[in-house]
Amino acid sequence: MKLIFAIVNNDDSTVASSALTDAGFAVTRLSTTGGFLMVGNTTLLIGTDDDKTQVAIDILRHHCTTRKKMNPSTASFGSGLKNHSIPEEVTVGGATVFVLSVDQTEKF
Ligand code: 2BA
Repeated sequence: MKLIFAIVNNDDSTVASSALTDAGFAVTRLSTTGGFLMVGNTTLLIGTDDDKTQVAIDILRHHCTTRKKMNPSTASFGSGLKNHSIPEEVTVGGATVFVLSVDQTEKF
C-alpha cells in the first residue's frame, strides 16, 4: 500500500481529483498554502495499492500543468523588505508528488 501526497494548483485540483475518483481511486483534498508564494494550493491524499501508484501519477501528470506566477513582495504580507521583495517570475507545478509506503491501513 502507498500513500500519495500530491500538491497541485487549485485550478487543476477539481479536474485532477475527479479524474482520479472516476478511475476508482479514493481521494482526500486538503486546502494548503505554499510556503514560498504564500498562496493557496491543494494537497491530494491518495491511498492505493502499490501496483496502481503509477496509474494515479499518470492521471495527475495529465491534468496538472505548469504555470508562471509572480512572486509577490513580502511587504504585502507585512514581512518588510527581505530577499523576496522584488517581484520575480517562478514556474509552479504541474504537481509535486511524494509517494510513501504504508505499513498498515484500517477502516472502521
Ligand atoms: P510554494 O512553496 O508557494 O512554491 C511555489 C513555487 O515557487 C515553486 O513551485 C517553485 O517554483 C518556487 N519556489 C519554491 N520555493 C522556492 C525557494 N526556496 N526559492 C526559489 N523558488 C522557490 P513548485 O516547485 O512547483 O511547488 C509548488 C508547491 O508545491 C509549493 O508552493 C509547495 O506548496 C509545494 N512543494 C513543492 N516542493 C515541496 C517540497 N519539497 N516539500 C513540501 N512542499 C513542496
